[in-house]
Amino acid sequence: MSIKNYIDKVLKSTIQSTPGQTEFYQAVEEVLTSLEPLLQAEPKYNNYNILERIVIPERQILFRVVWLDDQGKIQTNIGYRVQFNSAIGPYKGGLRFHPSVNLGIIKFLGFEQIFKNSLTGLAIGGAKGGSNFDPKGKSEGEVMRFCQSFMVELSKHIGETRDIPAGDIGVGGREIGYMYGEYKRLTGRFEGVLTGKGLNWGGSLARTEATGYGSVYFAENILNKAGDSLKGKVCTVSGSGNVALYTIQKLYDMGATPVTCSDSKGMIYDKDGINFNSLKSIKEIGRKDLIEYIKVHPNAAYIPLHQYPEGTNAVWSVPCFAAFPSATQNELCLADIKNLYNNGCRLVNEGANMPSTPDAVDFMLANKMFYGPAKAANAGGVATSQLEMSQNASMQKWSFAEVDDKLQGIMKNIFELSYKTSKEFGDEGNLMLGANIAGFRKVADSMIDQGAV
Ligand code: NDP
Ligand code: 2IT
Repeated sequence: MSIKNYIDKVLKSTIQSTPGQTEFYQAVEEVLTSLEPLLQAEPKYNNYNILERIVIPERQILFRVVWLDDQGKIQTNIGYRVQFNSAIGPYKGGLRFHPSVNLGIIKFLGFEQIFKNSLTGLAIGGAKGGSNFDPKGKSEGEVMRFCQSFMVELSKHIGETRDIPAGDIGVGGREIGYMYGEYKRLTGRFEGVLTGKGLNWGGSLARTEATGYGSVYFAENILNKAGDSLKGKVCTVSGSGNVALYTIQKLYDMGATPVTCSDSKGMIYDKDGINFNSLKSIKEIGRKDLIEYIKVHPNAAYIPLHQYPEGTNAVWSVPCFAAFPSATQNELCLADIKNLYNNGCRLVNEGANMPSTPDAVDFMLANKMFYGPAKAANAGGVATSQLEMSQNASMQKWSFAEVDDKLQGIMKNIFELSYKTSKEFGDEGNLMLGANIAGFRKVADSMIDQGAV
């Protein structure tokens, strides 16, 4: 059977055996398709049935989460933990709390996490979890009771050398705190079982900033290789959560000007540059809607997202040199990338997981745009989570500069490995190809070493 047919067969059987998981198929198709040149060169992956194995999680846990709301009424949600692959280390990956969460979303994120974690060069396997719980509009007490109930079941499946969850959309320091407290109460153990912990109780300096900072370091590496840099460049950013906020901060450090940000209701365009402190105080501290920004900065424009044509994202209508999608999956489509390109954009660097649709990615590659794919570009968050685990295991605390320095080194290594691998497989500079092959190869070789498991 030709390699193309082999890939096709695995894709088809994945769709047949796991119906209705659209985002998961999207992630699998991208990875498997870009593995074609590797599989041509190395028949061993086919001989050991690696593709068939790697698309099936080692374990997926689905559980009921029951909690009492402020009216004393019983509420139910669904909890998930997908432990995808432990070939190179214990399961590691975030938890997402958002009403859109379903098994297909958690599986796409868990699948991506395998290769992202491999690219960091650290010993961490891939996992993801979460719930369709919506923290928005809930009281502190409700969020706490939900997190505690979620952890009652999750605690049976995790451990500091077994599976180490962290944050993602809707899960930040507050939720990690409530879950950690409950884990400790249930097990009596003070261990690094979650990352993204508070600085007083085992958290690492620079973990909060790490995904956004790492994303900007990655973009800078791409441009440096081409003899350019972010200095003086106008940038657009989507999202206004953890990743977007610290992307914006680091862009200023690099001498660039981030002019947009967005939330699930609308976007801000501030041509003087988004004010970092205002954004942090409105979104991270205040948990308010982004529209509040124009009260403090009346010269900025606010566009409700629904006022923009269906299926496109108003953020990408703003002219820029570099775009940093940092909100959610499939938030940058073909019409968006055409808009960006025609307005002079030459770099798309993915802070979010799978933010660009496949046809948008094809357009970027066909037009030789610089493209920092999510697995590589946003790996700084999970890499710094592993630095938190290292500090916990050795009972040490490193300085901000020490962690940031390691983060910069890791992002540079990921860039160089992805670049070198793209060249090895005949498409120099195609970082999607390079990242997918490099991330896969280490995991697949480890699976072969470990036998039929
Ligand atoms: P947050 O919850 O902190 O922020 C998410 C932001 O995206 C918010 O501004 C939110 O708007 C917006 N958003 C979420 N869902 C949608 C949607 N369906 N439509 C429009 N806007 C939306 O999450 P993070 O910043 O942590 O995560 C952002 C992205 O980065 C995700 O793709 C995540 O998987 C990825 N990522 C996160 C890492 C981390 O360490 N946190 C590491 C690597 C990747 P609103 O405020 O209205 O809810
Ligand atoms: O998508 C991701 O890499 C994360 N949400 C961070 C995972 C982690 O374990 O820090």
